[in-house]
Amino acid sequence: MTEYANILVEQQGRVGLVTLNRPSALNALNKATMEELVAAVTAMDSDPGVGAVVITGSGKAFAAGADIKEMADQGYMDMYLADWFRGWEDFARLRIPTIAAVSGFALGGGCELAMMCHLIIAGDNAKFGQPEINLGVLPGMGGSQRLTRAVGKAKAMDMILTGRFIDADEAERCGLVSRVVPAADVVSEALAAAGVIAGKSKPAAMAAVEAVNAAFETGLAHGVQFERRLFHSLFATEDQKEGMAAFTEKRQPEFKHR
Ligand code: CO8
Repeated sequence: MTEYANILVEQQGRVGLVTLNRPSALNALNKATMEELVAAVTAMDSDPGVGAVVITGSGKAFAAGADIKEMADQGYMDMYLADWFRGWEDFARLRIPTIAAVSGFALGGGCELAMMCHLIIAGDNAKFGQPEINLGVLPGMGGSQRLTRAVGKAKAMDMILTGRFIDADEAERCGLVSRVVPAADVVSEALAAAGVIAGKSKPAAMAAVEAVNAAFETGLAHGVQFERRLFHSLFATEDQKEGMAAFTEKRQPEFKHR
């Protein structure tokens, strides 16, 4: 397995586990960390032996944002010409189901990374926020768009304009996270959920990811049509035949592309 400087990568059965590993900087997402994370999860996306991925932090944070110290002295041209942080678009396009297991701070780019994952499981110590306003900027990794779609205008404006952090319960109430669990259990709960997902047909799970994501990007009629096309296309898979045969024969399915 490839060795990385800023992340730890493991595989447990069919589940990939990526741990952000810059705890002394609260896992601030510098360019090197982004590149390593995108490379590691992209490899899992196309690995038939991996069916879902958990991304987690370490120490006090999931991630406390983009690396402020790395960005501080950049000028507009530096940012523009390097297309600073374009790599996150590659992350957001991944189809393998990704779960953010959030313990502690998920701020700025850390909250945005969690939102790029397909679901978020939060420890009861989690704190979410978009505090970029305090730095004289605004969210830059999709936060103004994904947070607003996830929690609605009222809560998004509140978080983005005041920089206020919300706790795990508030995050669950407003629909930002899927589940809240005791902090000590967050990775094990996420691994268990990922294990369940990795036991399904991978092409069906990938299609489901594409369909749900389309709900954020298209109108209803187009989204429903897109879903129907994906539904039709799965009838070309062996897993659809197996899944439906198993139901009829009252047994568990043995998916080929698990
Ligand atoms: N970047 C760099 N270093 C950081 C970051 C960060 N985002 N967050 C924390 N650190 C470092 C601290 O500087 C400190 O380092 P050192 O020990 O060398 O001084 C170490 O991590 C520990 O942090 P603290 O001592 O501050 O820990 P506290 O427990 O006192 O406070 C907080 C924790 C409240 C989380 C505090 O660290 C904090 O406010 N961090 C910054 C949060 C923030 O503003 N995040 C948004 C960053 S901007 C962003 O994410 C924009 C994304 C879009 C970019 C797109 C570009 C195109």
